[in-house]
Amino acid sequence: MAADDGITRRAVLGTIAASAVTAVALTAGQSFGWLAPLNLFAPRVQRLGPQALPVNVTAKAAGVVMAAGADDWRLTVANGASIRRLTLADLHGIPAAAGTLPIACVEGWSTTADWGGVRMSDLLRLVGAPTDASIRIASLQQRGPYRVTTMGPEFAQDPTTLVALRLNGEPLDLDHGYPARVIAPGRPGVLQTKWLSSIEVLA
Ligand SMILES: Nc1nc2c(c(=O)[nH]1)N[C@H]1C(S)=C(S)[C@@H](COP(=O)(O)O)O[C@H]1N2
Ligand SMILES: [Mo]
Repeated sequence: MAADDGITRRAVLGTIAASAVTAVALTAGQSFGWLAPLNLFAPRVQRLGPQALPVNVTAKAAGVVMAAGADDWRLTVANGASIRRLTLADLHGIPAAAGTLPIACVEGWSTTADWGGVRMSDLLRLVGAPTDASIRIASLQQRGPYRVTTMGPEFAQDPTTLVALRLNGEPLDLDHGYPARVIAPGRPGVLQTKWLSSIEVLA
């Protein structure tokens, strides 16, 4: 039995060693670019999407390709009975704002980009929202955990919080939230809602 134990122990140790080597090999692409093709299990490596920014969930995966590209898209901004349904042209008619802000995903990547669009606070002023109001922001996305978010006045009134229409000098790519998305400073990526549908003042 002793010999069996020895063999078993050696086999186990060998398996552990092999696993460790494999794990190092599979994740080393994070540090060594030439190993990147082996980097199968390393979510921290950001794969760049369109416009030099990683994509978390694509428009296709979110099921919004038709709705986001539709001619009749509107951004509804509502404060009780005061409601505006803004076309993309309407949004472009509002004085533009821009800023350089990161998207920081809990999956382990953070990328800074140049965003352009309109200030959230300007949109809220259009419907006479009080400056201490919290808001609910909804996406065109019908399912999934990130399609609705709430935002307190500290973010909603922050002049750097944007409803972004542009990314790195171009219209937003569909995968980055076209026609419009939220970009607010100091909020986790999960709250930077893409493919906006409505912004509603909470009573
Ligand atoms: N509607 C919607 N918005 C979303 C998401 C989503 O799945 N659906 N993912 C969020 C997460 S987790 C991150 S990190 C960012 C990523 O934005 P990007 O794909 O443009 O880089 O979008 C956020 N906005
Ligand atoms: Mo994320």
